[in-house]
Amino acid sequence: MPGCRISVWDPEGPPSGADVALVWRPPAELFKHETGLTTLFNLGAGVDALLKMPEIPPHVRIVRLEDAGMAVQMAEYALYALLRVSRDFQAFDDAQSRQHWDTREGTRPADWPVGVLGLGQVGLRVAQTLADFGYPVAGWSRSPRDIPGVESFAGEAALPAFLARTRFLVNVLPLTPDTIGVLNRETLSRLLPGAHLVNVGRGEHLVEDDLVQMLEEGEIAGATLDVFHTEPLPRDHPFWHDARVHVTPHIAARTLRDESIAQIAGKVAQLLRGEEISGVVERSRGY
Ligand code: NDP
Ligand code: OXD
Repeated sequence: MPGCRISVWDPEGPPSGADVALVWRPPAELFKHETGLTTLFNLGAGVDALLKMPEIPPHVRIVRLEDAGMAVQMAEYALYALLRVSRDFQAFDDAQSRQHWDTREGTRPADWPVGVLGLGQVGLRVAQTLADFGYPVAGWSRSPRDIPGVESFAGEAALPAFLARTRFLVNVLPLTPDTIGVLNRETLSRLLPGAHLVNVGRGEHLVEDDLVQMLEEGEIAGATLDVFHTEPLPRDHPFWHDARVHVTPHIAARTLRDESIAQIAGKVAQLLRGEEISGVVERSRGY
């Protein structure tokens, strides 16, 4: 990036005078030291942690990563979870441990209607990938979407109907005041029997105690969870100890260094030319 001076922030040193910062969960002191900032590039897609920081002045533009190689990783994650449950791979692993030749009858994609909550940069790729494998796929977003092979449900009023046709639910929503706690007993109990939940959005989307109870009662068949209220997931959390729950440590889609740097460098160049950039967060809607 010729023409740009790049430095690593030193909380002990004098202010750098930077107008652009690249951050992930920055400390509040950054904004007291670096008062010349006009743009923050978040090194991830979700900006919920930044939007909780009153120290970030309202004039500072917050820009999030748009896909940058994360969408395909999320599609892989969702597909892996879906195949694992819909093709009974867990049962075959168990059968192998007993040297049992288990020729159980399989299910068909039609038995596993998929619902994707959030059809943005990441959710769209997830929905399209699962649809390509022949699963009936619907998506839920704020505004209606026209995506070949994916049924669109939009707005709060459409949520019950979306849930009622879904057996495999993938949450890829951003965490906002409107979406916090969206995965709860009331919403999850609307899913088709034998439902499986995948949460790759944020831990606070899920009312964890509701899921624990619904698993116990057999109201939900299983879950694949990548994000949690408390991360790392505490050692005594029931999710660690339930064979129906698959836990991964917030790795569903990692920030890829080269792709992210290329995207951010391109946007800095656009800003220097006085152009508009995409991916600017609308603070009032929370994403
Ligand atoms: P986008 O902003 O591109 O998409 C957000 C989607 O959610 C849009 O379709 C939007 O609807 C929809 N949405 C937002 N609010 C509502 C609402 N109240 N009701 C219905 N739909 C709503 O985000 P990304 O796809 O880039 O990322 C989504 C989230 O995925 C991130 O915020 C982050 O939390 C999570 N994530 C997790 C990762 C992991 O490793 N676990 C990695 C990357 C992301 P509309 O289209 O109408 O605007
Ligand atoms: C993200 C994440 O938001 O990794 O990018 O969770």
